[in-house]
Amino acid sequence: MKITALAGGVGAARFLTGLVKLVREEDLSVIVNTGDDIEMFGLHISPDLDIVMYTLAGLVDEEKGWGWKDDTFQCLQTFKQYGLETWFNLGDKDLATHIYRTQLLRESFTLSQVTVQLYRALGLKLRIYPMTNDKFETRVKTSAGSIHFEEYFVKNQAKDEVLGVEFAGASSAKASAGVLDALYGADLVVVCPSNPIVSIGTILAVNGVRDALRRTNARVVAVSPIVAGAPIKGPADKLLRGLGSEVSAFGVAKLYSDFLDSFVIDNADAAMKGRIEQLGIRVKVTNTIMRSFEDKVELARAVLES
Ligand code: FO1
Repeated sequence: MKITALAGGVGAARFLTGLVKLVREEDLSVIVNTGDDIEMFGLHISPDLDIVMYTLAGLVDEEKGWGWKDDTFQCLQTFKQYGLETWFNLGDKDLATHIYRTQLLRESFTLSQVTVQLYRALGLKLRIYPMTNDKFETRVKTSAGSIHFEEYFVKNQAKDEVLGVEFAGASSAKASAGVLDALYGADLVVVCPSNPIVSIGTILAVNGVRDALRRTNARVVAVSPIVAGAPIKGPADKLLRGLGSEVSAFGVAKLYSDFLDSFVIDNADAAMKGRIEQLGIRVKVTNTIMRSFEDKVELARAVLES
């Protein structure tokens, strides 16, 4: 069975470690958000691509969910000594990824080609696609102006009031090679439990992706990233509220209702099942909180069976 997943960062990556236990890696393609990508110290950093790659390669810092495990921060300390901004914690091993990626991009490889070089070197057999190779930057509108998502989320610790979200470059951003084929050619498309606005919403904003999800013969299943009115991790509630969406599994189902066949929601939201089914979406109620590895596998199994 060919499976294509849409993924952002930590929640999606954790879910995918469960999914790869149930399917052949060779049958899995993952389309990853690049709206968080950021230039720092002259380097091109792709947070979500790295989170998915490190997590599936067993290299991620499990507790944080990002960055390389057992990493050191000597380089960052020295940057600080030089008076540079060091609010984004880049470890020494992590920096090797950004240096190598930036070197290949300078040699005119596309981000897609760079990504293949990286994850093949780390031994992964699945396919990982950046959603686009074009400029696409998620910016959060605050009372102090529009800032990069990472500045909102990490530097300002999601304290700014969200007046809006904009995807700079979305109007001309083309799906990277293989992305649309991976959506049309799949038997199952899984929308992972990621931020519906700035991790999945960004992928949906890339030209041709939303149409592909509406038209594909694949079954399209999503896992709700909101449980009992709150995200497990990250600022999804602040962003949903800022954009006037209901902060609930129903609110997310509504955002996805033009392409979703079924929706996996947590036991805590069982009472919402009927309301979501009225959107024409099948609903499966199960445990979606991934505390243990078994939870990740069981959630993946629920998605395959939904
Ligand atoms: N998240 C943080 O909250 N603080 C950080 O210092 C931080 C550094 C970082 C470095 C590399 C990387 O790949 C991710 C990093 N993240 C950090 C996570 C990132 O901000 C978000 O998780 C994603 O952008 C959203 O999925």
